[in-house]
Amino acid sequence: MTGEWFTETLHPAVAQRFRVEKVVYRDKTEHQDLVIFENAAFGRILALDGVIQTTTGDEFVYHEMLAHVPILAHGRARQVLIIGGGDGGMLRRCLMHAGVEKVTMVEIDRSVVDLCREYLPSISDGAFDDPRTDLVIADGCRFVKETDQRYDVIIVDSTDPIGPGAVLFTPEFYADCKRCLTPGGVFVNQNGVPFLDEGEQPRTYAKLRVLFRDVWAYGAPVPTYYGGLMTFGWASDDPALRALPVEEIRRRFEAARIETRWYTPELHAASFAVPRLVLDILER
Ligand code: AG3
Repeated sequence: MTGEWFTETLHPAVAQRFRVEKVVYRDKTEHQDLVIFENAAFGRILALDGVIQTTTGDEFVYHEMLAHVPILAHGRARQVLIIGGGDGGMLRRCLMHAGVEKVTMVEIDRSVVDLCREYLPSISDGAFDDPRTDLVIADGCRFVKETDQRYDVIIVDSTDPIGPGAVLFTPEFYADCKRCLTPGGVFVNQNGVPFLDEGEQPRTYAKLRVLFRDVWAYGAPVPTYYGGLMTFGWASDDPALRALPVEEIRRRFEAARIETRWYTPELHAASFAVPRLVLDILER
């Protein structure tokens, strides 16, 4: 496919395409069809089963917002659990927090981890070698069902609810995550683009609301997740965690001494202000 176009196959009615400068790697792993290719605008791109997962060019938007917002909102997270996230970008962001003692990352597909470490090393940037990393190659659903560990923050960095990622959007999985949280814990997940992934969000919020006192959404516009704002699900038992004054978020962020390219404390606070379209979904 070199010199050709990669056309994403996520949505039935619209598609985005990327010119392929060079195919870096292509394989059918045990779980999915994986391709890594080069594009002049976004750098190296990872697609799984025809869907763009991450790019070296814009990964920071998604990973920073899905890691730093819950960790800084929580304020004293020591144990973090990532479900999915094979490219290591989320892992790297979680490890930037000095107070985090351990990040357990449960990824179903070992090939994704190995190939991203080899061909997209800037995304994890050494995170897999950090002594605080506990990489578990396993089914995330099973892991949260069986573990007796407890986590302060759980981040579901999954594919979409099609293929191997579908189980990560079920009531059983959410209930097991809730069980694995410490009191005061925060759960966040990748929740699609409301314009195009219709139905995904109402379903997520309804399932989470049965389990948590406070369910909300926040968002970030990730260029390669076509269709506008990408939203993240937010669930905890403490509504105050998503209503922190920006001064407090700034104080925590400055104390953490983290370098970011997208995240700012002001953006953190503002990201919980969601469009009417998303409010309507939340209120359903
Ligand atoms: N996984 C989220 C991909 C979502 C794509 N969905 C979409 N465009 N609706 C990202 C993995 C990065 N660690």
